[in-house]
Amino acid sequence: MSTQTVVVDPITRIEGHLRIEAETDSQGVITRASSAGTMVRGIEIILRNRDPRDAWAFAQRICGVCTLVHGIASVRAVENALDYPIPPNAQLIRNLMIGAQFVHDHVMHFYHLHALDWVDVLSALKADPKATSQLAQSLSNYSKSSPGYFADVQTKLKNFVESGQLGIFANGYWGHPAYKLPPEANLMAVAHYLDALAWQRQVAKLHAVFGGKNPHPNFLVGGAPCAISVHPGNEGQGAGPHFRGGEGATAVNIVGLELVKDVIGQMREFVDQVYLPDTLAIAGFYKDWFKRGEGIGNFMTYGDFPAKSMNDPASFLIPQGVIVDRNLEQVDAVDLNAADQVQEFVAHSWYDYTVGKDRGLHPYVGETNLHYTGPKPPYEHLDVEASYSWLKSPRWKGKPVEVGPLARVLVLYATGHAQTRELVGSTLAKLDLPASALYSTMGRTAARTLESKIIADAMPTWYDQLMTNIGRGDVQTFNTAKWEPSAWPRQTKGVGFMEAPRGALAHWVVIKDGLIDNYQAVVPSTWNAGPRDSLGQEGPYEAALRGQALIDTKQPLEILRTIHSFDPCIACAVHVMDDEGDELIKVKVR
Ligand code: NFE
Ligand code: MG
Repeated sequence: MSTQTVVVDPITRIEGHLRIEAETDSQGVITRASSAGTMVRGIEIILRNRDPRDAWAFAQRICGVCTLVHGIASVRAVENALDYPIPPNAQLIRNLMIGAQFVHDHVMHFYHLHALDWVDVLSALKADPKATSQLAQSLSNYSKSSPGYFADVQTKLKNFVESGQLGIFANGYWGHPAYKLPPEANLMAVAHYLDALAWQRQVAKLHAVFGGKNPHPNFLVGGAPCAISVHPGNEGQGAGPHFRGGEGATAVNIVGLELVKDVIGQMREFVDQVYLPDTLAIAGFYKDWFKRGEGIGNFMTYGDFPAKSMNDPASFLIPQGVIVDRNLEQVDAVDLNAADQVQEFVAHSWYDYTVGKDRGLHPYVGETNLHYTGPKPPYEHLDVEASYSWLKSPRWKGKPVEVGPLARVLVLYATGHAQTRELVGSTLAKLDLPASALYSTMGRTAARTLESKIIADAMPTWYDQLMTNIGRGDVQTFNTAKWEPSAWPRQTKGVGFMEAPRGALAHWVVIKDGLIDNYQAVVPSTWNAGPRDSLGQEGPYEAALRGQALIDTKQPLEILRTIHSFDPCIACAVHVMDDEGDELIKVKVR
């Protein structure tokens, strides 16, 4: 092999437009990788001079995947700016909605976006359905694991292949030597891929009960946008079976609340009986991927799921903190208001700053101007010495940090969360791996599964607390105290933060005379996918790829495995889409 630049553009099975350029040496080892967001952004410009109470509805359109998180971050930012407390029921409803988003998003990612990096769909045709059933039954009590079920899935797949229409399974690197699962494990995973499609339709209903719809449920500064009715409802009235409110057709009544309970049960069942066992089974065949693809080694969480209020981080299920250089003995504090902690850099982005291209800006004084005059796309190759991405490079105290499931599991572990310690310990023991295995491509993927269980298991507690409040006659979901701008200070600012499925997310808002003066969102995929900064420090994707060997530079499956383990969302990371077409994966080798 000679030295090459391997270009994967666009990376598929993600949200948004991401281009990876990997420079390889004569052995096929990546010596430098560059991560580029190829869409332009602009939501922050659209938000200027608008009513801050409306911001969530615009901000939510940043993304169609994590469809709820920008709504939550936005209402929290405005509530923080106005010092506007929300009722306990609204806090619980938000926890339930965020929890459902996490588990929905993670299952979809595992089966529909990431699994085909590990699962060879065509090999599933060679599986024995009876042996597949035995394998599945050895892993869990999932009710669908009969030989007939797997035979039906195999027939369906055969029909796809024989008709020449692989559809959703087209264009994989099938037969690549890096695929290691036996045919039966491949068939089981394909079956669960299809099951997960049906399951996620159920989970989406939780958002519809509390937020009216999914995707993009409704939110409200000061609480939750749903009244609760303690009356059983007028049969036959209202918008549908879950919304037969006694006082109002849209109030959430016992029918909706029972549905929520049922959905939580289905979520936990799927995590325990399908997602968790599948992750362990697949990971067992790819132990070498517990050694590669870590990258930065710094991890950050903002924390989420408050027991009481966002002002009380000690009550969060997921704590807030930073781990530097894998040192789990120390978790540093994060201050989102401090001018020198969170900053965004544009040294290698297609933006200019009024303070110059090498200085970082805190989001309160952040700038979004698209007037960069240097070379921009369209391009044949990226000018990676100059600017090469529409993403900025966020840094914490000047350091690149990884955000997301692995960061959360590590911070939970470091702060002594008992269930996390138990789950991490038992997972490593089952796979016979050392603790260092967490810092890897497969460690990131396994962390996503483990946190799904932690969050799904917490949901019944929030549900029970909500039902207890309602039983006591507390049905308040909205606080009217500061709704009117006349109750606001003339000038104020605030930050709304949360954990989104892909990692730490915050929106910063500056309010003047009742309108938005500045708005900046710094999102998880920007932390992970951003380009090098003014010091030349790589972003997490770039660092995770460097040093990896590609078996076949024409089929860079290894790049997909590591990049997908972060679950990229470039729509979030750049905030607005351009009008590029839907070209499938294109691999260029020069
Ligand atoms: Ni568009 Fe998002 C999540 C946010 S992104 S998916 O999770 O914020 O990185
Ligand atoms: Mg931003």
